Amino acid sequence: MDSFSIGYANIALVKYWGKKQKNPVLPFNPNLSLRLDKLKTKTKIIKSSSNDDEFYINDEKQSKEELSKIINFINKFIPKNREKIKIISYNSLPTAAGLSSSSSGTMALVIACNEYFNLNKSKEELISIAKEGSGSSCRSFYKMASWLEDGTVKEIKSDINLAMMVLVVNENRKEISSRKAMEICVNTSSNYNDWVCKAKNDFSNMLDAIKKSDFKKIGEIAEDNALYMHSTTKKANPPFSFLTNETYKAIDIVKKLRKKGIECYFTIDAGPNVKILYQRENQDLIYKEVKKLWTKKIILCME
Ligand code: 2P0
Repeated sequence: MDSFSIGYANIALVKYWGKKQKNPVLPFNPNLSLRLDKLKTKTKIIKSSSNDDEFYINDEKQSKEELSKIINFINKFIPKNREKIKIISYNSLPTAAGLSSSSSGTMALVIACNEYFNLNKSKEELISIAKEGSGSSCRSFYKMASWLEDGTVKEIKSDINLAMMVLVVNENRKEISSRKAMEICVNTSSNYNDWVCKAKNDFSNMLDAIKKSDFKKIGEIAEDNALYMHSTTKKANPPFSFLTNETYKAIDIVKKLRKKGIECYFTIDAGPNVKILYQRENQDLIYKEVKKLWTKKIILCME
């Protein structure tokens, strides 16, 4: 099979922040996301021409460490006696900058393995496998998805046409991975238990707001949830933060737009970049207004 498999990024409106169990992975709190159809990874697997497995992202050979991370993951579900492979991936988004490249990358990789090794797995089986590579990737298989504490992944149907754009603060790889960061927070943050309670509450309120297509409520819950997630990093021991001065400037832009009566909200993941959440029909207006205030890169995330 010579064609590429596609995986999509997703951004949580109620965040996954901590593992209740590692194998299989279960989240401490239910979480919910929106898929970003323009931010994707395409991956194909071919026979390696060397004596080793190889891994390339955007034509760049990845380090031994990156290679062994993904080989250890795929070895759990691909045939034991196999020939060496070359994994070729292209990201349409910056890698490991808190833009969900691990969710799009893992989804694409799992589907590519299914194709190359003729595994014939169902979508549900692929979702279960993907979770073990990157928890949040299980949500990328649906436009809107929830991932519950018991491991279930559900599609969420909605009449509201949500969209996002990213105000890029920094495209570089983050210094601390989401995985490491959430582990530190679970183990040391003084408000971690409060986070779990709050996130459970946010999740049920978010489902209700989505059902009612209440955009104001959706946005308010998303902002509040993201800020609380980031407060757990500040209450960790030792404290740390993904947010920079530029992040706060981007947040101010969103608040300014709202003051002007333009409905939009922000969310932030394990990195400094700010995603603006809005209704798709307002994209042109929001883009025009944001461009006046944000001179750095802006990424539109929907087709
Ligand atoms: C989320 N994040 O809900 C949260 C918010 C980052 C901030 O899920 O350890 O790469 O592989 O399960 O899925 C990113 O973490 O972590 C993430 P692992 P993953 O989108």
